Amino acid sequence: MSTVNIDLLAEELIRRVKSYLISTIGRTAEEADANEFYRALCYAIREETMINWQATARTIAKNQSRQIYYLSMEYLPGRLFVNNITNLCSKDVVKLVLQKMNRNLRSIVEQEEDPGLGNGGLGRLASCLLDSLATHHYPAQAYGLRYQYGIFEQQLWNGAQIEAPDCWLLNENPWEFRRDLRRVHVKFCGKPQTTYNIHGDEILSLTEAEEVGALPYDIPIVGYSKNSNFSVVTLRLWSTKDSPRNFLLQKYNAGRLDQAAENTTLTDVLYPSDNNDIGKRIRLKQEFLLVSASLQDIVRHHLAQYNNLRQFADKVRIQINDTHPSLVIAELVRILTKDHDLPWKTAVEITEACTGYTNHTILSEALEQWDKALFYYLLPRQCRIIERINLDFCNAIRSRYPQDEERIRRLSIIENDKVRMANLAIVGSHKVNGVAKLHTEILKNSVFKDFYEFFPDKFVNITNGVTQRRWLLECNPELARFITQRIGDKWITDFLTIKELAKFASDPESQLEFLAIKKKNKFKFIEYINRENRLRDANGIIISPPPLLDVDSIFDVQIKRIHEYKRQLMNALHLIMLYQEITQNPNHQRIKRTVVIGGKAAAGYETAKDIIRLIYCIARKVNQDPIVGPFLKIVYLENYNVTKAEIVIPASDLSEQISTAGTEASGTGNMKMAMNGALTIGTQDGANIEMEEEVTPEWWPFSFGCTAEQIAQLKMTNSYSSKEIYDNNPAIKKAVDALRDRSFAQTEEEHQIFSDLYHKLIEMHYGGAPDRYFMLKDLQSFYDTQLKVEELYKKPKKWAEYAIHNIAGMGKFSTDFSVHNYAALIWGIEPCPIDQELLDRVRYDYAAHNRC
Ligand code: 26Q
Repeated sequence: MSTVNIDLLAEELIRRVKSYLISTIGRTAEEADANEFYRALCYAIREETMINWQATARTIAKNQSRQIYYLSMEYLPGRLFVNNITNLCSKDVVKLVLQKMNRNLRSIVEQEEDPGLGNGGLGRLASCLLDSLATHHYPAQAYGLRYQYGIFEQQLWNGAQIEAPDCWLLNENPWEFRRDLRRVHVKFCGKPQTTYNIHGDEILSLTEAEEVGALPYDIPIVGYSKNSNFSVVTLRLWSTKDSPRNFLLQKYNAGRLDQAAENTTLTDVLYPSDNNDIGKRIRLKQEFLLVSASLQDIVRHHLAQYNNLRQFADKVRIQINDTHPSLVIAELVRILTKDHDLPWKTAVEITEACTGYTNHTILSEALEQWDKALFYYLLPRQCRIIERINLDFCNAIRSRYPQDEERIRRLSIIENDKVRMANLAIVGSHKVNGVAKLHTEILKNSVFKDFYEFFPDKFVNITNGVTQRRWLLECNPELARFITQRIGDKWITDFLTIKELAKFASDPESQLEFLAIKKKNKFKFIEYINRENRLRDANGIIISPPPLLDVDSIFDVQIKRIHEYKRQLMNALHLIMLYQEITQNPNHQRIKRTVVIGGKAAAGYETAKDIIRLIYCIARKVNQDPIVGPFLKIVYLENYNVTKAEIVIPASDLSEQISTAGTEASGTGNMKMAMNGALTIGTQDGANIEMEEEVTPEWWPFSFGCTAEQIAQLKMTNSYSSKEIYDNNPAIKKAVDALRDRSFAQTEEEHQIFSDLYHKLIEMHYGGAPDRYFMLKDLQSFYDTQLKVEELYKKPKKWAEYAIHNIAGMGKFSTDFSVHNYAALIWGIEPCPIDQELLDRVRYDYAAHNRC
């Protein structure tokens, strides 16, 4: 962009900012505080996005395109301000505006809360997919819940996780639009009355139901474009918290104020647990709220355009993000048979044609199931529909496998008074996908083996990705420039072209430049830690500054939710081994290492909290130790979220992806760090395997540990004994013993906690075999591989060569690639770029309005 042009654009933006400050905020540019200025700037920027938003919707309507509706209980969009100006390619203009108006970018950016509307990988994946859908002009809309309180804010008080509420909506949010006209009502409980539709199918009407209003708030998800033809996808979030209108509803609930109160607080909080089924009543109500409100909206929208449902199965696709919205199956059948008088068989066929289900988990304790009595109480009509779907399904199994009652029991949606949501989702939808090759294979051959046998064509793999726009272009501008200077900027929307970077891997100049960029990012991270990551005592009082970090040390990073299967405890045991080696061997050859560990533990997950506590206590001792301190620093990155990820990922040298093989469905942090030039130390799990394939084993040197097959074998033959390893490997024994010899415990409480961890590793794990996640099995291999890491890190240019090859191998791991696969293999949709004439028309109306 020419300087004249950019200057003109900046002047125009300044004019709009000033005008908003005066007309909607009531301040002059000089008076406005940072938040007021931030909001005015957002209002000014969003003017352009509003035009394209409307043009996008009209284009889809005009073309009568088939549309994908993505349903998810979670989203983690991250802050939107910088993301939006990045995707609009107006970062330089905005920077100039700030400079001219004497404002500081960081203080403006920090006005925005990071919407924590999800737990981790699943929510962030949903947001990356939306960025890709918008950028590639797919006809899409997303639905979720507008939690008043997102995932809790994590604080560590002397190492203990404290959960503080996340009040992200205290200030007005300039990126959301309340849509009063789109409010719908959702019914719970009540007495079902049987009647029949015109085809003689049983339908149920409800008397004495509870009813709650769901009010949508829309957030525009802006696609990337260098031109002004960008598309905008709507993220529609439902809230039950609003307004006198909801209280009006209480007249139906006279005398039942408790129920009315419960129903208006349904969207108050996100359940903060991942990979674990908690089976709480309010959670089921939340899930149905999302499903019912969204389906009403989808059907209304369809009818407004087509007047009837004859083309519904052709025009609508609904993706169910994990089982959480799988009630779609029952509710859509209900709407079609009851409200639109379709025959049962047709309704079931339409539902199946429209829906797809993505599974994100392997752990059996995470498979959602609901108590049937509770289910029937809250959702009697949907329960009856599921019973009927199940009856038809069980009959179908019986006719294919006569006399195999055991098989029917395994496949049945309802069993032992439980409603199994994965079974419902598989039976009811036309495609089921896993999120990495290995994961999909495990679904087919183990978790859902019987289903795969019954419906072999339903199962497909769609490997996860991340958006390179947020996770490279936006968060690592220097590396982005480095890439663009070498291969041009097409990688921004066509990430497969990133492979062209490989030819620069052996170029010494590129290596040095890469290392310099990494160093700058590490400086920025250190600066951030020094400013924000203060240590607190047992009462939450800030006590000491963080440890002094060395920019020349290797930055070794493990950031993700805390979970036993992700093996942060194995990482901790390795840190203990390092500590012991450095203190006890004066001739050790270790290099300087900064270990960053971050992640939240589910509030009720004690073991996960204990692991955080252990890491904190190891850090406390190591960081202050005069002998070890210079070699090893450990930082617990508090309250890990999207914003923190954007700071730490560009600074990472070594990416820890060390889950027990066969447990991590995919992982996406692995992709983000590799894209930012970190090397992966990882097991052959989830997407790591495909990353190695793409990077090629030659440039993927730190793979370690048992394969999924070996782990399965150990489990099957019951032949693993952690005690045996402990007894026979002195270095491992010494590290594990440190858990109970008070090496790191200062208090009785700490001692008790670490002894419990010892117990779970060596004696018994919740009544089962110890060391359920094979940490001691892989620990030696992990340790040896960490030595190889250090050998390579001693040769910086060689390291850089590896890192550049890793970046170049990430093409497949863009969500752009994932959405193309979803579009082709599951949804059957095509891009629908904005119609220029419609865009011009909206622009014209806008300008005409502006004049009056
Ligand atoms: C279930 C029932 C009740 C309450 C909560 C839940 C619940 C909530 C969140 C269950 C699971 C989740 C989240 C799961 C998740 O994030 N899985 C991760 O998904 C990523 C994207 O596909 C993968 O990369 C990770 O491997 C997977 O762990």
